[in-house]
Amino acid sequence: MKINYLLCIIGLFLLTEKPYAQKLSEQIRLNQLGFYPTAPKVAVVVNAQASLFRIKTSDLQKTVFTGKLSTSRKSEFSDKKTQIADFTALKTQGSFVLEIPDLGISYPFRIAPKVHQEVAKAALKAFYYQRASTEIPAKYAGKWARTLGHPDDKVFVHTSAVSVDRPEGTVISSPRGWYDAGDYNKYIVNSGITMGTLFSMYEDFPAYFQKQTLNIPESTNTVPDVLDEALWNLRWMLTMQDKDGGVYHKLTNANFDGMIMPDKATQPRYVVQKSTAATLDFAAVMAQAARIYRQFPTAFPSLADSCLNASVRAWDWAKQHPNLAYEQNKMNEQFAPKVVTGDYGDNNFTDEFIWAAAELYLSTKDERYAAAIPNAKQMILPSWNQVALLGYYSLLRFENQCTGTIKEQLPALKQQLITFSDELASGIEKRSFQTLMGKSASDFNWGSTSNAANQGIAMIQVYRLTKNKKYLNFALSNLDYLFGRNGTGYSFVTGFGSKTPMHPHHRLAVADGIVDPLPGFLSGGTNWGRQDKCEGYPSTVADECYLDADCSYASNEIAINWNAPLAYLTAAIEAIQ
Ligand code: 9MR
Repeated sequence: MKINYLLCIIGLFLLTEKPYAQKLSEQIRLNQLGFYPTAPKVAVVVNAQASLFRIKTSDLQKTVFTGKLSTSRKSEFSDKKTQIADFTALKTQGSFVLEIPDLGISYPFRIAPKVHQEVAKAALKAFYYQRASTEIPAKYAGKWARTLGHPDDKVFVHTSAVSVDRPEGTVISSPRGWYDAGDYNKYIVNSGITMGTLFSMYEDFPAYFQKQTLNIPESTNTVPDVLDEALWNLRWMLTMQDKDGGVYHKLTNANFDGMIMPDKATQPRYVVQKSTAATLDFAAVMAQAARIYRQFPTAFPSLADSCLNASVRAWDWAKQHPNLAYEQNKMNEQFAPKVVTGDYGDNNFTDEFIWAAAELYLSTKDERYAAAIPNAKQMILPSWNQVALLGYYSLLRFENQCTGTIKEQLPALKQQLITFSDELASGIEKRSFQTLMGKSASDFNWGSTSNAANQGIAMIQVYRLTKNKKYLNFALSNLDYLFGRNGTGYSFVTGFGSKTPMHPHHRLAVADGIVDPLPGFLSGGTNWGRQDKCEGYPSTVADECYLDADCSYASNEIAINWNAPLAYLTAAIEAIQ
């Protein structure tokens, strides 16, 4: 498809009388996948002084729409100037390009129903590719097939994690789970928000997932594939609970592996110190899992009870250890071997308590959990260390099941969520890319694409509560951001779009020797921090700091907590359309 398109452009370049008019222009930024017929359609032109644009069929034979570009506006972060091309009025289905006379044409895009259906599937299939402790056969993975690595059936209890029941030298079995990201370690905190997001997606749109198939080994059973996939990680998480109820912070090597395939990565694996954050995130996930898998008693006769039991025990442990942070440097001063992999350290557990209490309340209706949910003070966009909103989303989702003090809190909570979303969107029409993303430079931190997706989810939540379409359109603006309407011109999902990450910091993708990266992965994206100090960043501007090189773990890694909101946003938009 990409090659055909290039050939077509080269052909036209050679044949046409005015070759300049048909050359590809990377200054035109738009969703490279496309637009729904009746939804908004916006492209952004960077640093051009043009007045007209045309939408042409992708064979360039026919002009189907002519429009005027907006006056130019200055970027919030640099001297960059942008103009808006709005072609919402065009509802014709087909494959098109946007042309600006004397500048060139955009990458091709479609106007069609279901334009994000395939990427919504791929965003979930990506989790299958991240499975640890299993072979990935060609039947499900095509050219990305691989042999088993990280069996994780002999995992050492790290000296930081020994307990009465598990003294020094204890070996446990902790297989399955998903590799966290570009690295091969498995972290409970990050699994927490990832699972919570996927479960919420399922609870918000169950009918959509009844129909979706991902071609994974469990696709032939009666359970929705998304739940089969999540189970791979859930079963691993269950093994991470110590007998006293506390949960190990992570299962990890002492040092990151090199860029090698899983079967070649044979360093010893450890479970390390238990932490309050990991234990509460675990409690939340297990409580939510209990009510979801309980709906499939034939397939999973006792899973729900095991999850709920694990959740309650984790909660009780956290109440007894309400302030146990995972501080890797301190841990390394005391315990050996030193562990230098990702830390996901957090020292404020208010939000984890809220999330766990909310999920436990909904799954048990036990008032003791309701009592642990204070009136919401402020709303903070979800990220691995900010999870309160996951709990609030759940409470509002099951508004009808709430009673007592929780029920009384809901009207205010709902209003706060609406205000939060309105604030994210305020001024959007004036922003250089007209997306939710970009209100402030702080949007472009490590994993910024997940901010875009999580902002989109907040809009979907409010859309569900209010049925006001403007929130759906705000969510779409960030979907467009992810697929190309942004300061870099990249569609940030591997394999989806014309200009996509080809060199993600992803061990599986780097080491497999295959040119195409594994598909459906969301790159972390623009990050002004550039902590990797890689050479070759094309820009230091907040919304342009992105480097498609595998060296760039700060701007071009992939991670499960970024793919989950991508999966949510794309599926939600598809389900609602
Ligand atoms: O996503 C995490 C980001 O918020 C932090 O700033 C960063 C540095 O601590 O770590 C990121 O998480 C990484 C984790 O520690 C290890 N696996 C890869 C994750 C994504 O880069």
